Amino acid sequence: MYGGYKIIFPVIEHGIAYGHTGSHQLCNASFYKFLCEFRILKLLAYSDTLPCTDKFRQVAVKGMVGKSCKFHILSATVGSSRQRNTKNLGCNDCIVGKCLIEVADTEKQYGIGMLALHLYILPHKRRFHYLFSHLIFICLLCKVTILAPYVQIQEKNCKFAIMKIFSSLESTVLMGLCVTAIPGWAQKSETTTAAKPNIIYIMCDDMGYGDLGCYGQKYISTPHIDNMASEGMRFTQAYAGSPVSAPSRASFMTGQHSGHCEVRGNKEYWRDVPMMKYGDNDEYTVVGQHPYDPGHIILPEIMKDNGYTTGMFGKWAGGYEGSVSTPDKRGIDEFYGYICQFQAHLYYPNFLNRYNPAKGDTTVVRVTMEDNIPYPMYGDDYFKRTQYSADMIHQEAMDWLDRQEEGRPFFGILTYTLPHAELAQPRDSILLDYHRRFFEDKTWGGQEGSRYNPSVHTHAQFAGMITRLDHYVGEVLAKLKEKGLDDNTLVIFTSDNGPHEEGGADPEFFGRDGQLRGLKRQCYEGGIRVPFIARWPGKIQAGSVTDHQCAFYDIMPTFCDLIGVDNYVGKYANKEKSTDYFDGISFAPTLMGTEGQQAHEYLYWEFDETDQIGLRMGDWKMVVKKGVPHLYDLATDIHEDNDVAAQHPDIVARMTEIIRAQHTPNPHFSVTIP
Ligand SMILES: [Ca+2]
Repeated sequence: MYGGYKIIFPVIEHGIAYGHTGSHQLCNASFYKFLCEFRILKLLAYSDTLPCTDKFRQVAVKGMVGKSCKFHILSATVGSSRQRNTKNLGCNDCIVGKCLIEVADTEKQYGIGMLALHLYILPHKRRFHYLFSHLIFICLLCKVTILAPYVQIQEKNCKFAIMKIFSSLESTVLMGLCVTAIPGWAQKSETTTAAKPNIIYIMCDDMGYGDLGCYGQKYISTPHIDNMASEGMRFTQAYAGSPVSAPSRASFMTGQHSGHCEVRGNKEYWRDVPMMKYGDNDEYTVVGQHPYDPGHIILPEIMKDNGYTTGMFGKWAGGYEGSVSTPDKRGIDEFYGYICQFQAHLYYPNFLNRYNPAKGDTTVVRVTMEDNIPYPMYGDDYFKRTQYSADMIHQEAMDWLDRQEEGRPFFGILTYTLPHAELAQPRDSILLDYHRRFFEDKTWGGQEGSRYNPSVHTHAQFAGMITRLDHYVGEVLAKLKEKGLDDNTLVIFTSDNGPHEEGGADPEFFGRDGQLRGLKRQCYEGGIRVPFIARWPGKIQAGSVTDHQCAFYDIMPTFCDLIGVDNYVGKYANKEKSTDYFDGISFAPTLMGTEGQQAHEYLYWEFDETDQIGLRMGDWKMVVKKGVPHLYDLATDIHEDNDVAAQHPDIVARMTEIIRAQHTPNPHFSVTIP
């Protein structure tokens, strides 16, 4: 969607029968200018005559991908040499009829597309077609979708064959006239584009509230993130969506709290599936977690609908391989990392997942780690593996970032798996430095069933993993500066839940249960309150600190605010549901330092595995454990040591009432309601 208009622009290559040379015209600079100026969302090229389209493809692919539009080549016949060729050039392909389904973002577009297709498949009479295509073009300008300025049809040997357009002076003039006749369109498009910021959302894994220097950590060096805080805003009361990974990410993605969300826990789908081999290693044929509800929109889909290029690098955990919810099906243009969070326990895995249409992927695929699989997944020889996933994921993220350019906004979701267990990393200067610092250290024996290898120098490993992550963040920020995108990019850094004690990690040593009570899996503050830093030079006041209370489900409305989407609930709620919940409140006013910041009356969390519910209402904090409420006053008792439920029955009653109203039943995840 650009400036209120959704544009589908099928560029259908001309056929030999017409003898056109439109492919050359399509390569020229004015055509690119047109694509850029009017923010063409998707360019569809139909290829039937390969030789005369080669130049077009080469120039178009090079010039357009990642810039002004998404590029699809449509092939009329599946499995043909044409298809292989289009794949080599890094394009999606599919049969024409199907393509309209795949590229249309809404049923309405699909309907309009199919209408056009049928019209063009009618017996070929040029005037007739011109008339129809002009009419459709003008009609669609008045709605939300624009199809090609005009299209010719050639009934060749393929019943889907539709032919192109835009290859004569006549059509160019017509297009010009149509555009000129609607000046508001062009104007609106330009201003909207200029106002849209890029967003990089970095969410690491199992980092506690006190694990960064800027949040008081004494033992671990995090100079880049600390500097990011000094250049931006640091939140002291920001909360994750849940005390564990999958549901916390779900809250960020869906804009829902865990009483409404489909994914409320770590439900695994790799158990009881057939096994396969990677080298001599046994591995699951299907991996991943419970899928997001396909009937509820998620954040990357919203961003994409607003013209953003979307990339995600790291952990997905929002649906198992082949499910209804994988990155390719949920608004992510490019993905590299772990579909399954259990797989992420191995930092030297058998495979990673990838969705990269430029490399020919039509869905999420597995990329075998060929240098890892000759060695076992557990024991001494495991450490002969060399493909370290965290570094590889970061490299892919950096490559993606490097390909982004001014002119088309981008949304990057960097879900690094550091510093989650296992505790493992290359024996490089980062680790060796901590070996010296923690000369007296601990060892840990390993846990094969959980895929946590034994670890020596556990303090050094853990601290090194955070410092490594800090380097990644530093590189991301440096890249934005290098590309001149710094001033128009909001970068957020946070963690998905509180600190872990797995794989040999020692929360006590680093003071991880110091200020706040509880670790990962607990609805006490330690399990859910997370570091949260936002940096946007010139927009967010440098060195600011806020005590605004917010949670991951506030991120969707915040980003909608920042990119200019009004009434996101009205626009994106699924009308077929009796209630499609959206629980967030935008904290854009806090970020921008403007008036009108709304406060939550309460924040809500529930988690089935430990049977806990958390509710924060002002300074009151209730933790319900197996149906029994405990009440704390955070103003005087931030460590939640003194249960004052008995002294405040009225508060307990009020908060219990809210919990009962906010919890909706979910067949996959249950908690005991007080
Ligand atoms: Ca986590």
